[in-house]
Amino acid sequence: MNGEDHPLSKYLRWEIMPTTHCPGCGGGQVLRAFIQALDDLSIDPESLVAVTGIGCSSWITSPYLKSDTLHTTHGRAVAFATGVKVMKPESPVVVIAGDGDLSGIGGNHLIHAARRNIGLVVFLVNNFIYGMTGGQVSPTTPFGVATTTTPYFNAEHPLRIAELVAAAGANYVARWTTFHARQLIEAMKEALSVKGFAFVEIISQCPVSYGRRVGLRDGLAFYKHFKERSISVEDARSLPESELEGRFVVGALARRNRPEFTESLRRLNEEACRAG
Ligand SMILES: Cc1ncc(C[n+]2csc(CCOP(=O)(O)OP(=O)(O)O)c2C)c(N)n1
Ligand code: SF4
Ligand SMILES: [Mg+2]
Repeated sequence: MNGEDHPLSKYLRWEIMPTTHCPGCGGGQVLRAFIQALDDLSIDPESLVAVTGIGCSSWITSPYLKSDTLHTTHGRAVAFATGVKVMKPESPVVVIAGDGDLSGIGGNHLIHAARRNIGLVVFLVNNFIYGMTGGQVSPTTPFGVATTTTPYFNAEHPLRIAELVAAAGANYVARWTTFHARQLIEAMKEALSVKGFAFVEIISQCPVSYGRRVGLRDGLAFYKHFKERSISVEDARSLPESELEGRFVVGALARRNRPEFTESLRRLNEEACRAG
């Protein structure tokens, strides 16, 4: 079967395939899960705006997804997406970017977008490293790992970014790995259906810039690692924090129903106009 004959090909720009991701990268899998979620929900890609930052993970939708795609600057994807959502509140606005983009340089944009509970869908692809620029330490790099910028070992502790976004007030927060292919699609669908800020941390593999540092040389080695080290949110509750070190706590971390920001803005505007 040619790529063009695939039932999901209508979502992709086949004329520029294949993507630029390395063999074994999780980027293609995230794209596959995303277009499956769009198809399951009958979301017309023409109605969607996909916003990215700069990094390998930002090449997942831009330019391959057949929607409006906005490839912005490193760390500023959520800020650009906020502007789009305020002007086009009826359109799904989806951000897909890396751990460096969203939890490093763009960390404050992420926290405050979650606090405002603006109706963005954010998929953070956590490969534990600055992949595109050759493997510098990121805020999610595990303690002890040697990277290009921590040649002896990483002396910092990793940020638990999904827990941070949940604490900031997002209406929906989940974490899954690329090993959990079906659960990831379901989480993406729930995120796309939620009113308010929806966030999924996707633990993903970068065999090239990260895997070589930790002895995980290909996609299969990563899947085994993700499978062995994952624990459900429910099971994790009964364990002390020390036993969760190096584990991937997967499942839904927050489900809330707080008012969505652009709706509150509209109401504010109407009240201000009435007050004259
Ligand atoms: C303001 C700014 N700082 C630094 C860079 C260089 N830069 C480009 S991508 C990147 C890191 C990407 O890491 P991540 O967001 O985790 O994405 P990945 O490549 O791992 O998917 C950096 C530091 C830049 N383009 N702009
Ligand atoms: S460097 Fe890593 S994240 Fe970037 S495309 Fe290659 S495998 Fe994927
Ligand atoms: Mg990264």
